Amino acid sequence: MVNLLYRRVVSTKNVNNGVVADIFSELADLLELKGEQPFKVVAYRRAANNIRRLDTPVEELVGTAQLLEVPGIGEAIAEKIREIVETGKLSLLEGLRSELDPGLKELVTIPRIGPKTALLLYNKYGIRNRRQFEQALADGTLVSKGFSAVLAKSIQTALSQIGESSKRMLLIEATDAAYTLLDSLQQANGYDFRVCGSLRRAKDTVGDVDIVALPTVPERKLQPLALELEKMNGSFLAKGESKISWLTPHGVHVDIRLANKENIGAMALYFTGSKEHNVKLRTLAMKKGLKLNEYGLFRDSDGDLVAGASEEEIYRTLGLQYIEPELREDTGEIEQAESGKLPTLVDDGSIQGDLHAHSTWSDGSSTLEEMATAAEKLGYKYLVFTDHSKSESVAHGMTEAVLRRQATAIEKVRSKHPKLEILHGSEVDILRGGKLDYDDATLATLDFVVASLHRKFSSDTNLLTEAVVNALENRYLKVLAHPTGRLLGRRGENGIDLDKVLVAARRNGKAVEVNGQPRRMDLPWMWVKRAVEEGVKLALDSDAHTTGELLNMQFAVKNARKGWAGAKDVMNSVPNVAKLLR
Ligand code: DGT
Ligand code: CA
Ligand code: CA
Ligand code: ZN
Repeated sequence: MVNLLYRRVVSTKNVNNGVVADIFSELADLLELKGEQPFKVVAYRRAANNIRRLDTPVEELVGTAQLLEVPGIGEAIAEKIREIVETGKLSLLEGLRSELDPGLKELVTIPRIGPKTALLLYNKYGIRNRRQFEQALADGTLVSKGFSAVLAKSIQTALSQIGESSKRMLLIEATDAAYTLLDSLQQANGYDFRVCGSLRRAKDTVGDVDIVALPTVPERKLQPLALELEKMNGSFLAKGESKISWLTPHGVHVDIRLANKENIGAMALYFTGSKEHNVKLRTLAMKKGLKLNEYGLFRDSDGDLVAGASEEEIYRTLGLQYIEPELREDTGEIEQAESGKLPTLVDDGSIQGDLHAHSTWSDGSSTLEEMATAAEKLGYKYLVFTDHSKSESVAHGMTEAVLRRQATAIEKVRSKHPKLEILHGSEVDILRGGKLDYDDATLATLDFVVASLHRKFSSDTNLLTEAVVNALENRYLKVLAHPTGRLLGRRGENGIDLDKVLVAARRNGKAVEVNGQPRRMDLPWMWVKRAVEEGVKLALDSDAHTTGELLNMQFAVKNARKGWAGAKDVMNSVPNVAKLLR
C-alpha cells in the first residue's frame, strides 16, 4: 500500500546537491538582509551555484580533496557541507532564521525588491511586512515620505502584471501553512480542527485557509485559541468568540469558526463550499420543505433540527449520495448524487508507480539510486526515469550517447532493487511539426516515452496543436506530459486545442498526464473531467526532480479526483508493469 503522507521521512533523509545548494542560497540572502559584508554573501551564492551544477553527489565528496577542487569551496564551506550532510541542516542558518524578522524576509519576495531595498523599507520607512508595504504603496504614503517614485511605479506595474493569481497560494503552500499551524495548535488542546474551504476541495490555488474548530471541553469558545495565537508572531484581523481572522507570520490569511457537536457537519459543509455548491444544496433543501445553513438542516414546518452533526447525515437527509469535497464545484455532482451515480474516485492507495521522474542525468538533483530507494520506500512497484532529451539544453538534455550510458547506469541500479521495476524512459521534446527529439531507432531502445512541448517554437496555437496531434501518432509515445504548459502564478496556458488533443489521444490509445508539480497541476482539473468523459486514460505523475518531490504524486491524485477520475481511468493504477508497456 502506498503511503504518500510519508512526506517528511523521505524528504529529510536525503541530502542531495539541490538541498545543499538551497541552504547556501538562503544563507546568502539572510546574511545580506542582516547587513553582512558583501564578499561573504557573494562567496556563499557562488558556492550554491557551483554545488547545484556538480555532477557527483556532494555527499560522496565530503572529506575528500576533490571537494576543495570545486570552485568557490574552501575549508570553511567544506566544513559547512559536512555539517549539512551529517545533520541535514546548518546551525548558522537555523540561528539566522530565528533571528531575522519574518516580515523582513517576506519583503524580499516582492518583485523588484532585493535585500538592499528591503532593509531600506524596514529601517527607514518602518515597513514591517508585505501587507504594510502594499498598503503604503497603494495609498501613496511611501512616495510622499521620499521613497523613489520610479521604483514604486515599477513595483506597482510588476505586482499588477502578476495580478490576482499572485495573491493566491499554491495548494502545497496552503497545505503547509494549515498543517504547520495545526501542529503548533495541537498543544493548545481542547479543540478538534477541520480544514475546510478551497484547500479541502483541493483547488490548485487557494485564497485563504478556512478552519472549523470544535471544542472538546464544554462551554469553551474561541478565546483560549486566540490566546494561543497571540503567542505566535502573526496579527489579528478579527477576534471574536465564534470567529477569528488571523494572519500567520508569513502573511497567510486564516479564518477560524467555532462549531459544536450538533452542528459540526453543517459548519464543515458550509465552510468547505464551494459557494455555488452550497447555493444549489439550499435550493434543493427548500424544495423538500427544509432549510439548510451553517447551523444545520431544519424542518420548515416546526423549525426542528433534522441533521447537522455530520456531512454524511445532511447529504443523506437531502436524498443524496455523499459528495467528496473535491467534487463540490457545482459541475453536475448534485444531479449525479441524486441518481446515485457518482464515481468512486482514485486515491493515494490506487497508485502503483510513477511514470515521470528526473535524476542527476538531466536537471534532477537526486541520483538514480536515491530516487529508486525513495520510490521503493513509498511502496511503488515501478518507477520510470524520464530525463530530458537533447534539445532541452537548459535542462541538461541528453544526447543519444549519454542516453546509452544512462541505460547502463540504470541496469546497475536495477540489480540493487529487485523488488522495484525500474524503467528507462525519456521526456522527449515535441518539435516543430510533431517530430520527436530522438528518432524512432533511439526511442525503440527505451522502455517508456513521455513527450512534452517545452520551447514554444511558435505562438500560433494551430501549429502547436498540430504538432501535438502529430506527435501522438508516434508508436513509441505513451504519455503526453503537462499538455497546457502552464506555471501557476508565472505563465499562462499555451493555448493548444485540448479538445482536438484528447480526441487524438484516444484515437491513438495514448495517455494524457495529470502532472502533480504544485505549480503545474496540468491537466487542469476541468480538463481532467473532460478527458475522463472522453475515455482518455490518465497518467498521474510527480515529475520529481528530487526524492522529496516524488510526493508531488499526492497533488496529482487530488487533481485527478477533482476531475472525477476513478482508478480505472488511471494508467498507473495497474500493478503489473507488463500491462503498462503493451
Ligand atoms: P478561496 O479561499 O478563494 O480559495 O475559496 P473558498 O471557497 O475557500 O472561499 P472563502 O474562503 O471565501 O469561503 C469559504 C467557504 O465559505 C466557501 O467555499 C463557501 C462558504 N461561503 C463563503 N461566503 C459565502 C456566501 O456568501 N454564501 C455561501 N452560500 N457560502 C459562502
Ligand atoms: Ca478559503
Ligand atoms: Ca475564508
Ligand atoms: Zn519532466
